[in-house]
Amino acid sequence: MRARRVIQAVDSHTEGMPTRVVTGGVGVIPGATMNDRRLYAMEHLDGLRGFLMNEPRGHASMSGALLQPPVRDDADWGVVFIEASGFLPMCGHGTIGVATVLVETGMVEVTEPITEIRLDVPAGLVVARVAVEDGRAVSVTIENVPSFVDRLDARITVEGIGEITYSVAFGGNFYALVDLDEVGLPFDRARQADILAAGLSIMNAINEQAPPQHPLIAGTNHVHHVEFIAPGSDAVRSRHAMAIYPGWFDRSPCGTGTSARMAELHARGELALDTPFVNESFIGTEFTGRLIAETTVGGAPAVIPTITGRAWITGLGQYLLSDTDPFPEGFVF
Ligand code: PYC
Repeated sequence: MRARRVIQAVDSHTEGMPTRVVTGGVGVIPGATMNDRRLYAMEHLDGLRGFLMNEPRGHASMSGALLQPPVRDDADWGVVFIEASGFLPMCGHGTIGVATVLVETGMVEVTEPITEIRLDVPAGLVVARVAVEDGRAVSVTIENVPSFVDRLDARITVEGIGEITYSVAFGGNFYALVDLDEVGLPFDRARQADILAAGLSIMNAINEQAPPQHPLIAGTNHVHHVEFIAPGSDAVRSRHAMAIYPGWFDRSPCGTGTSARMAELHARGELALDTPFVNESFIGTEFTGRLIAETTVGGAPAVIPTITGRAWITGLGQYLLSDTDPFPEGFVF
């Protein structure tokens, strides 16, 4: 065996969604903030992302996290999130996976019943509180970055669909929130190809006609996620299909999407602070969210969400690149 590159990772899944937590072989990414590191990685390390996320080492809905030393003094670890579609400012299921891996591999000092880990992520500081029993991470509650509504009940014309009503909210990424009824499709995995096609058309329309712009986080200026809300959902319990660019569904209930949805429900006056909100994924797994405070982002109203979910370690990997491998950046099928 001869390898040009060797990357160490701990693989996990959070309520069904993978997080490949990269623990070694990448080094420190240049940048004065974690978002600068994300922007640097977008420009210079996209091949590494492809190597870890694309086939044959990953797959079309693969997701991961590059562990980094933090840049901020008040954080324990830094994280740059990667996935099949690019680099994210924040990832909720990924943070739950990272926190579980840090605890269960002893990469942080573990205290029971709660181990608190402060994570420096591109979107800001995220605090993970891990419930630990006999050394095992049984659940993780993350205190997410400030989340807010960008627009409520806007109208847009979407090619192939017509005019629809939608909202956009930020929960670590920007989300279009659309009732599934708006596109005339049932909440049924047998119709996933049609739901995905509708999601991609809606993303295109928003990004072409009215892209959002985060007032503080550079390079956070598009919608790559459409949260299709299933009929019968409300501010107590909601089901959704999360369509993600360029063509896959979140298997988890999506931590940043759940945060965006809670910001939307709060803005409508339907979800008060300190009230549990259960969000169910397309495969039937759940996160429980809760809004714990009101705040502002760039002078506009925002909320601080928490998300509780579970993750499990699924493997320990050494990912190798041989000199003769024709796919050093993987491939997309
Ligand atoms: O859990 O925040 C999340 C997430 C983003 C993309 C996939 N999952």
